[in-house]
Amino acid sequence: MTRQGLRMTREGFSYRGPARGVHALEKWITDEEDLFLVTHMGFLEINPQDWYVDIDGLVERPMTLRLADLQAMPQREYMSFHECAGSPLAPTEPKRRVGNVVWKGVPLADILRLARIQASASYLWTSGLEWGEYAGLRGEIFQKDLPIGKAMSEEVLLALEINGKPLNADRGGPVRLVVPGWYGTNSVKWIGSITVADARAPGPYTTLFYNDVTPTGTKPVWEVAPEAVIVAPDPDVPLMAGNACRIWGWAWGDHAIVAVEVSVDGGETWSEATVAGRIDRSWQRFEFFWRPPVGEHLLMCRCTDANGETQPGTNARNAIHQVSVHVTQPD
Ligand SMILES: Nc1nc2c(c(=O)[nH]1)N[C@H]1C(S)=C(S)[C@@H](COP(=O)(O)O)O[C@H]1N2
Ligand SMILES: [Mo]
Repeated sequence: MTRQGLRMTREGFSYRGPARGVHALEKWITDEEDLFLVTHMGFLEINPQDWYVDIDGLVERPMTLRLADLQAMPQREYMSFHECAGSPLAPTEPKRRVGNVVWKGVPLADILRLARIQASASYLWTSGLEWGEYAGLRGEIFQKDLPIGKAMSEEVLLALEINGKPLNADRGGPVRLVVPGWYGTNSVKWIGSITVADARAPGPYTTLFYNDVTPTGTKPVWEVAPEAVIVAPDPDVPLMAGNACRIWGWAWGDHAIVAVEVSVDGGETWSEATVAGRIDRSWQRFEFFWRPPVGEHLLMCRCTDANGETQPGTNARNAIHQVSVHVTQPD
């Protein structure tokens, strides 16, 4: 069946984000205009009346759900950081495209319980409805996958809203998948089908792209590794020597962050910052007070999660963030 009511509004890869980068992220909940926006093949616009998602594959009861069906089901809200893994063509380059938002939608687990997954199933394939070209590949769909265990966890939603407002077209509306705790690439926008299967999805977005090469083999880009950014001070704002300076920012990861350290000397020495707790999978605020001496200083932050995992210095998407600041003598 060909789908009605679909229109590509822009073609090709696109990234949009705040001009000041992470220094714009001053609010606990990121306003949509400060939240990065990413697409590989372009932006799709879907007539909400025409939208539906097929649930098929290894299920007892294949089904098709329309927008009104989801709207009639119980919904939940979930607060989560939302982070892009960066370019799949440069997977070790930190991009720090991140925000913290509140999603609202129908738990995917509720839908899967209705469809009744067969015992032989192990993965869910989730596909977007857009088409186009990315990295020289044409005619491929944006298809991702997740193990059944994650798909059944309470935080995974077919989302209809972000921060209390319906998802707009560029955000993946009327309905997108959100996989809190996992990199943004897994949160399929403009979702059109969910196929239950007994193997990983075969397309380029789960094979060629979004697999990290590790010493023990390739690892899907799923769980978000611990990461922290300094929001303030902003490198463009000169600091005065002797004034107390609050170094603060956000730390996040699939697992809760239990410690953040700050360095004011380019990583030679580290001091413990205070770290707030988290709600659902929100990011967590840290802060550290410093009396800066005159000169150039390289500030850094690094965090550790509940599993004891910390951040690499370089050469990783979650490499330690640094900000260089200029401190002058007050006159
Ligand atoms: N259908 C579809 N979903 C997609 C993508 C895409 O290209 N097509 N890009 C993914 C990537 S890489 C990211 S980081 C997030 C971005 O979501 P956002 O634009 O709401 O920030 O969407 C993901 N979902
Ligand atoms: Mo991304």
